[in-house]
Amino acid sequence: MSNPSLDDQIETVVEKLLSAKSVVVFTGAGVSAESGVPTFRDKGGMWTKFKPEELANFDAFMKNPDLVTGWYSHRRKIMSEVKPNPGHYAVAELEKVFDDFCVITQNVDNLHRRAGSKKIFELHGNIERNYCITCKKNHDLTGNYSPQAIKCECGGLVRPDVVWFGEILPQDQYAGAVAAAESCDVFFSVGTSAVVYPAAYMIIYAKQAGAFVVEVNVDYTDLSHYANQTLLGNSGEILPRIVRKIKR
Ligand code: BJW
Ligand code: ZN
Repeated sequence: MSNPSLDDQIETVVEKLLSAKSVVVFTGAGVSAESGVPTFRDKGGMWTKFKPEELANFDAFMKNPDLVTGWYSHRRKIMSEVKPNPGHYAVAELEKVFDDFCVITQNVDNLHRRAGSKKIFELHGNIERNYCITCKKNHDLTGNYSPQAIKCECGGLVRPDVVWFGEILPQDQYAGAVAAAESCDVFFSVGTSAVVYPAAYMIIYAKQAGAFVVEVNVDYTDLSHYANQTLLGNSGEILPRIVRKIKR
């Protein structure tokens, strides 16, 4: 028997959705790629020059605050200039269809919220929030894309409110995300390489709790074997196709 076509695979997912009560969409950088936000680990990604651990950790920030701040300023500028893409809008549409629905995102770019999603767990923080590491005061850096370290009035360094390697995830966001992953009927994993933990556990927890797991990615990932269905392609094309079918 020949392999099912993408259309057939989408039909299988749509059938699962039509009998689902609770749906979770877990996302990574790939969902924002079609908006023009570089991913972390794809070719041409932002970390082809630097390894993740060289920039996204507290020691690197203390050792070279200009480098790390410059990198975040550059990314904040990109993120302020881009727009949500059809993948983000399709996720927001799904929320209107299901009473029990949430987004769990590893992204810090705010694009799900800007597309209209309401129930969002942000596992790795949000790049739009920044605070002083000494006095904890929040700093609004809108329009400030300084290539150099930014200092608070108290003299402390200002850092993005994101989760770096070795740091604990925001506990309320993590707990809410785990509960949702463990109680949903259909779980989508979209545009993530699924190599960063504990975020990637969401896929495993959902599967172990009995969810139908759908992966949407341009390529297979380390956790593809947990997926009941892997839909290969751009999330900005596949997610709207699914939404169109469930709303027909
Ligand atoms: C498309 C597409 C299109 C492209 N359509 N698809 C086991 C358990 C627990 C922890 C660990 C563990 N093993 C190791 C750890 C430690 C570590 C870790 O995970 N390391 C691994 C890398 C080995 N984890 C941590 O340190 C975490 N904290 C922690 O564990 O705390 C407890 C602790 C404390 C103290 C001591 C010890 C433990 C924290 C992790 C924080 C990660 N932070 C970052 C940066 C956030 C801020 C920022 O944005 O700068 O989060 S790293 C980076 O990776 C970012 C992302 O959210 C995350 C995931 O990346 P993502 O989204 O998957 O992107 P890519 O680029 O990898 O993939 C893109 C995908 O899209 C690809 O698959 C493409 O194919 C696809 N794609 N275009 C669809 N159009
Ligand atoms: Zn301060």
